[in-house]
Amino acid sequence: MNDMTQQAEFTAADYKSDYKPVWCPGCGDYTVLNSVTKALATLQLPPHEVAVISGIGCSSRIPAYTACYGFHGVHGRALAAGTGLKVARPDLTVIVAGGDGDGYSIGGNHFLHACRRNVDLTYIVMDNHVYGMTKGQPSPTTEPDWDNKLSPGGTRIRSFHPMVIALAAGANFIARAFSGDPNGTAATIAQAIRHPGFSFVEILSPCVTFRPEQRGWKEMVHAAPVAETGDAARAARRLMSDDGFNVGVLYAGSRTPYTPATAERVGLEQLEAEFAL
Ligand SMILES: Cc1ncc(C[n+]2csc(CCOP(=O)(O)OP(=O)(O)O)c2C)c(N)n1
Ligand code: SF4
Repeated sequence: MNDMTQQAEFTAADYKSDYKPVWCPGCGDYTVLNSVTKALATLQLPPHEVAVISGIGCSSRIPAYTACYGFHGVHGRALAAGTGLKVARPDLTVIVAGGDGDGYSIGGNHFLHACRRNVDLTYIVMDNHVYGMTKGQPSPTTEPDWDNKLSPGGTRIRSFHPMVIALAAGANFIARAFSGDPNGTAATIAQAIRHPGFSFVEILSPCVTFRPEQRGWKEMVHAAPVAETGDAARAARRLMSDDGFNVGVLYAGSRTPYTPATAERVGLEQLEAEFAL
């Protein structure tokens, strides 16, 4: 039997756990979960060789819904945990996932430095421009004029632009996807996982409960007008005219990923001996 006739070993279902997601009906995160599992099946990565790491938020529940190794950590610290894991276990495929509150507010500093460090992992942000889990507070990506009970008249604060920040800080792969396009999102996630270094995928994922108007995103998203580039200056120019709704790969760079200087691992016994009082 040649390779073409062999059946794929893993299907998307093999990456799903038995836990039923508790997201609200219609939440974009359901299709992001499907896209992640589809991407893993495309890459035929054994589930026990993948780790999904998150912080706190509705979106950050995602590790529990996969059959991979998982870590549901503390709010805003997912990238710290994921970076440490990848440096200690370079053999694992590490996917860090969460929301815009988790990643750009409390975790904003970690986001900057994860881009700069360029450790070989994939960071997926399910961006709904709101804190869903804590009932609808504005996040860094919330539009300044979003009028709601918690911020009447809007925050009037300029929105954070994750892709601009990622490019400036040194991320090696930058893309935007839309949860309403599960196949396109899966293909982008698979490309991000394959790409060496720190890969960032910003996924527009509606919160239908606190931002019901985001159901209209499906009419607003469109393919990016220009092809992906490995030239950071070109990518920066493209971002100048970004309307926030074009999807596709913006930048695929060629920076060498970070690896620890010493290949040899220090064992626990040696560490304990060094720190003994
Ligand atoms: C240290 C800390 N501060 C605040 C919180 C409360 N908190 C939990 S989730 C969350 C925001 C969630 O928003 P986001 O990350 O955008 O995820 P979503 O729920 O929208 O998917 C906040 C502020 C917390 N759990 N821990
Ligand atoms: S509150 Fe919003 S983000 Fe959270 S599960 Fe419901 S729809 Fe999704």
